[in-house]
Amino acid sequence: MISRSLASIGLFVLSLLVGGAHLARAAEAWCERSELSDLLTNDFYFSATNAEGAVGDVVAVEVFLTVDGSLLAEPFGLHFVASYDPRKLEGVGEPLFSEEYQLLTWFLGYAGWLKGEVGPRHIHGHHGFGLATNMDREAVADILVGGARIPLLTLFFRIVGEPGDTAEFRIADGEWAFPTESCVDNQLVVHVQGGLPLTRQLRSDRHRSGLIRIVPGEATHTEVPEVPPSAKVYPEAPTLETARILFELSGRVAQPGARGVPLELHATSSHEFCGFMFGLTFPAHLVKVAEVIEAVRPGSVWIDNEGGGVGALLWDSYRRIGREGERVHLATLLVDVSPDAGDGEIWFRFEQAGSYLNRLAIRHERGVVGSRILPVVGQVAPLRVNARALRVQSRTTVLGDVNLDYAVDVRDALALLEHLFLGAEPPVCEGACDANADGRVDIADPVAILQALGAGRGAGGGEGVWCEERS
Ligand SMILES: [Ca+2]
Ligand SMILES: [Ca+2]
Repeated sequence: MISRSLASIGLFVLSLLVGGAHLARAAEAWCERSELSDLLTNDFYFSATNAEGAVGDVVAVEVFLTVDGSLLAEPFGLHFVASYDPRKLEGVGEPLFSEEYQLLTWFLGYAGWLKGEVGPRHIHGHHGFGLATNMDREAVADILVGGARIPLLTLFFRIVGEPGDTAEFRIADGEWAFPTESCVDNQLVVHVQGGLPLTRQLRSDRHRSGLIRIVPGEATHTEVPEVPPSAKVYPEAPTLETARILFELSGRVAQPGARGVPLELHATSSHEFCGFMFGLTFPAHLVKVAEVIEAVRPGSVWIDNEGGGVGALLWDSYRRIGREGERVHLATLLVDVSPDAGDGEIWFRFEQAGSYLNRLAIRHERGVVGSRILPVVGQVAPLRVNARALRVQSRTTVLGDVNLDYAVDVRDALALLEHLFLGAEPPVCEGACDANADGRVDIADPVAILQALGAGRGAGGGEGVWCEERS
C-alpha cells in the first residue's frame, strides 16, 4: 500500500496540478490533448441526479460513476469535474462522500468548489466542483464491476436563478480549470504497463449531467438538508415471502367537474428501501390525472390520460427513502373529475401502467458475480395494495349519512364509532359526520343517529350537505 501510494501520488496528483498547468500554458489551443496519454474509451461515465426547488431552497445533487465496459486496465486514479452557472446556482456546504466512495479511495488529492477568478478560458464564467483522488486496487476490483452504479458524493446547491428556469450541473470535459488554469477532464487513470511512466487517461463523452428545475413559490428548505444515509443492505434478497410491502392510495369524495382533487400515495415496507416505482390504471372517460406531485424528490413521471394510466419512478440513488415499517408519502395525484361523471365510485388500480410496475428497491448482498462487497438492488413487488375509490357525489345528502349512500341508518353510526374508537379511517363523507349539528364530531353524533333510528324518526337533517367543499 505504501509503495503504491508514493508512486500514485507522485504520478497522478502531480500530473493534475503541475503537468496540466504546464500543458495549458504551453499550448495555444484550449484542452489540447496528447494522443499518447488521452483515450476516449466510453467504458465509463459519470452521472448526476436531478432536483427541483424554489429560489432560496437548498437542493441535493448526487454524483455516480458507472463502469460498464472492460476497462483497458484497473484504474488507480479518478478525476471528476462539473460546472454550473453561478447566476442560477450557488454551491454550498461540504461534499458528502458515500460509503462506497470511502471504500474505493484512500487518498484525497483534491476536492472542492471551484469559485476562483474567472479566467478568459472559463466558459460562461461558470463555477464548478472538482475532485481528484486515488483508488485502492482491492476495492476497485470489488466495487468497480461492470454495470454497477457507484454513488460517489452528494453536493448541495442554493437556487438563485429565476422561477421557471432550469439550471444544469454540467458534467463535461475541458469546461473548467483549477486555479492553475490547466485543462481538466473527467477521467479514470490507468497504468498500461507495470512501469511508472506509462499511464493513460481514459475519457468518455457519455456523461449525464444533472438538471435542477427552478419552480415558482416560496423557499421551504433553505438550509443544507440532512441527507438520509444509504439504505440498509440485507444479507438475503427479499422475496414476496420475506418482505411485507403495502402500497396505499387514499380515497376521497369529489363532485362532478371537480379539479385538482388530491389522492395521496403511501408505501409501508418491512425492509428499508431506496427507490420505488408505481403504476396505476384508471377509467380515462371519468377522470384525468392533471399532475403528479412527487413527495420524496424528483424522479420520472408518466401520465397517459387517453389510455388511463399513470406511473412514477425514483430509482437513482441508494439513499434511504423509507425505514422499516415507516409509512412513507411517495406522491400526490391531482385528478380532474369529468363533469359527466355520475354518482358512484371511480377506481384507481395498482397494476402495470405503460412500463411502470409496482416495486420497491431494496438493497441486498446476493446476486452479483465477482463482487464480494457490492450490494445490489432488488425489485420487490408489494404484497398488498389498497386503493380506495374516488367517490363522486353528484347531489347533496343529509347530516349523518357518513357512508354516502343517501340514507341514514345503523351502518352510518357504526362507521362513525369505528372511526372514533377503533382507529378506522375517517368515514367517506366528512361533511355529514356532525350528525347533531353542534359543530363537533364526537360520541354524541353516532348516539344521535341511533336514538333517532330507535325512536322511529328519520335520522339526519340539515339538507344540502356536500361531503367536501365545492371546488
Ligand atoms: Ca348512509
Ligand atoms: Ca356533533
